[in-house]
Amino acid sequence: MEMTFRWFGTGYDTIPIRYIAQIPGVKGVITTLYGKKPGELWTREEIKSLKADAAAAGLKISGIESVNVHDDIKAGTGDRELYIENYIKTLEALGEEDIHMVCYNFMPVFDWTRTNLAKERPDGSTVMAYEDEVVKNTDPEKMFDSIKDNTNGTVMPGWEPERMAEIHRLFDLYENVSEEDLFNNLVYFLEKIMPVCNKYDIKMAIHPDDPAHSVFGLPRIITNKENVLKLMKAVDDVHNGMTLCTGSLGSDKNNDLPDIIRSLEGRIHFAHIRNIRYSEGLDFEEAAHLSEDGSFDMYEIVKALIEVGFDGPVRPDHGRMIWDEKGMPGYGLYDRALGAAYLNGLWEAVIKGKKDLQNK
Ligand code: CS2
Ligand code: MN
Repeated sequence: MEMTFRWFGTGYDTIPIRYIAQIPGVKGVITTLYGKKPGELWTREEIKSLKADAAAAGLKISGIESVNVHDDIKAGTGDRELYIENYIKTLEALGEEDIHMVCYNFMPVFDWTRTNLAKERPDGSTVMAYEDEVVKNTDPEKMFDSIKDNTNGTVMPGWEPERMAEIHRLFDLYENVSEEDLFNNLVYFLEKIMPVCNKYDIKMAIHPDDPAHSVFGLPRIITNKENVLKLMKAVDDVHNGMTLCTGSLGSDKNNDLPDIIRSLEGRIHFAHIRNIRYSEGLDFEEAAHLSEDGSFDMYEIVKALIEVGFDGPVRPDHGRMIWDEKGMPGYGLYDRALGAAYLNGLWEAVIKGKKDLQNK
């Protein structure tokens, strides 16, 4: 594996990139052209300058998160052909710039959803939390307002103001889109982009839906083992793969993470490893990465990834806010850096433990 860290780019991330380069083991960043709207073209010049920013700190770009997919592609409406063409051109530019992993999601309207961005824990740290009752009783616009007011001046991925300005139109777009339609639209999109992915060896890594069930009545499909395997089979090409995000898939208590990992051998191209703590029903809150702090057995997760020969980029995902840090919720420096250090340790222990056994 390659330890990486998400970085939103100069002018967008509050964390200086040289801090990221100082985290032990981090060799690359996972980044994006954060100012681009879904469907907009990325030029080689822009990608070059992103690479130069990373290189100035001694880091490479290990992959893109995300090249966002336009809602016309997801809903199969309007200008989908045009946006697919743009997506192909963007992939071409990325391929020419020697970037070979692209994370994206196929969630209608919203990216991830939380009902509290700063739930205080007894130790004074804060975490993001999800309460299903709140989602059921809030309309999406109100939810947006409360998110907007609590982001410490940052723009959260998937909750950009210009997106919310169109929320009614977006909801209308999906009115008649079933889960099956959404799945078929995803397959349609993947089939169209596979040739360019093959040409440049770009591994597409779909991010699971977060949380892993429908919110606000919208269809959601990347939620469990069955659906994910169905997608892998429908477009049976190594370039159609997954971002294994433990916190997202694990938000459904029925998802057995090590088992899902083992079923995806060869198709996991990127891993987001983080922990959450289950509450009643569908509710949960985020946690420190350590097994003991949440509901997942992080050792078993790492072991499964090593077992299937996963060698792609790994990044710590959402962390707590600790030590009075102010920043984008989930994306502070401190707790994610602790997460990276912990994951590095787990990785080393599992690999050396295996070798020890072999040498006995
Ligand atoms: C999420 C998403 O994994 C995450 O951190 O915050 O924003 C994720 O980056 C996208 O869903 C991937 O397209
Ligand atoms: Mn994730």
